[in-house]
Amino acid sequence: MAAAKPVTKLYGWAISPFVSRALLCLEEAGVDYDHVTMSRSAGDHRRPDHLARNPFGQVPVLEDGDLTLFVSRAIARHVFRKHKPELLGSGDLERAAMVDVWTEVEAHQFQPAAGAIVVECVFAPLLGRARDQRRVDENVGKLRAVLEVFEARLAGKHRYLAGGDDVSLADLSHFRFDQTFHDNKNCRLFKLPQEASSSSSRARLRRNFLAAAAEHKSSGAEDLLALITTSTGANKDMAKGEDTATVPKVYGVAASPFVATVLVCLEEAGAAYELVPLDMAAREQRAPHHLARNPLGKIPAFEDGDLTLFESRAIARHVLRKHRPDLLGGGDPARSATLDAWTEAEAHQFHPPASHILRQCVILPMIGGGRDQRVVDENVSRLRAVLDVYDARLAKHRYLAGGEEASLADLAHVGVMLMLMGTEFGRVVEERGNVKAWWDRIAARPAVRKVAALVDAEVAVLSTQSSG
Ligand SMILES: N[C@@H](CCC(=O)N[C@@H](CS)C(=O)NCC(=O)O)C(=O)O
Repeated sequence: MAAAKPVTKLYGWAISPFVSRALLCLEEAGVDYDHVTMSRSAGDHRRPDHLARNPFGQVPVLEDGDLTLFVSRAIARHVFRKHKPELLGSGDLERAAMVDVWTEVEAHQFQPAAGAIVVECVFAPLLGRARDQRRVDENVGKLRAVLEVFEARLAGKHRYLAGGDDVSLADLSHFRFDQTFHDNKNCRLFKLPQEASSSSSRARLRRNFLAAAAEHKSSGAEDLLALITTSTGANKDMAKGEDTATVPKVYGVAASPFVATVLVCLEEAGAAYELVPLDMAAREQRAPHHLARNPLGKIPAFEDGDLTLFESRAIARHVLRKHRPDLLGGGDPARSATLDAWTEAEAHQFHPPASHILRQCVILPMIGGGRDQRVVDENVSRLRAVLDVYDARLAKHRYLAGGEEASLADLAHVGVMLMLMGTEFGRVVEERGNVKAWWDRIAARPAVRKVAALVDAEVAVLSTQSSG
């Protein structure tokens, strides 16, 4: 009898760093899978069969039995949860939190800068357009700053980003952006995933990548950056703050959507906490005592006993993992995977346009800047497209991860939604019946109402200060 075909399928073109990341995770986990190659230039990702797999029309998509999953980081989490949970720190609250923190740093600090450089230096030539040198320079600066933080983190006792001697998702998620730099003779900046991923999986992925690049008639993989040299950060002391009181502390202001989302999760959890305000006008977030909590100099930061965390989505996961695991899928792998995909949709589809709109319409007016209507219009139309996908999803499900119960996937939207609904662009939500009904349900939750009152009060004070 013929051997049964693997039921796991990964869709997408290997030249995409996101597809490569998913492939690496499947390889690392030793999964038997089929790679279904697709052609971007032929528009395979816009065809109905693919849109049924991923309504955002992107690759990669994973099919694992009955489960269809999009977004590379959600795929990575699913694959590791199922086959190599140690790479997520599963079963160890503190380790899992640190894996989440540094995975979020990859997603929100490393990848935007590295991604922009790769787009300009690899993909622009492939597509026959000149690179935008100003964009490259700007992002090389940002990348250097992120790598300084990595350098400090890795200079002391930690061999890997989440800490200690063991590799985790936090390191592996940098693939293939790091690999693209490695392929350039002038760039030796980030060695860990290279060392961490097994040589056979790397060799296989490299073959795929070069084959795909050859298909696109390019030597782009070999000749990209001549810009970046090894990062040489000082070994900064990452000591914790002095306060060792047991009530967990959130450092930041509720008017920050990132902080507000963390507060909502704490309220949902019924956990005790103290909100410790920072003087943002005096840039206290960049003061050494706050940099010791969050080396990126941002809010929120969170202290829970000996554990110091940053990155709002990692803090949210930690709080829920500790107090409300039901809001993370409650041990049901398919539900956890689906809610990861929609939490990633929040971070990478909903958040970018919504936060551009808020910056133009709320933040800039508050600090005396003018609004750029072109940026607003562009992002309103991006947001409409995203909310159309949400509307279709919510026509079938009461909540984004499916079913009758809310989850992190919904709560992750709260910080930005609270602010957005206070602007004229709340109408983009109001116009979509299913999205509106969903938001009404979320906004009615006691935890959300409590945080909303806090945000309103802070925004009122800030507005008075800025007009005074
Ligand atoms: N990805 C981070 C973003 C945090 C962030 O950008 N916070 C803003 C407040 S809304 C901040 O601290 N800005 C101050 C600064 O960058 O100096 C998270 O989710 O925590």
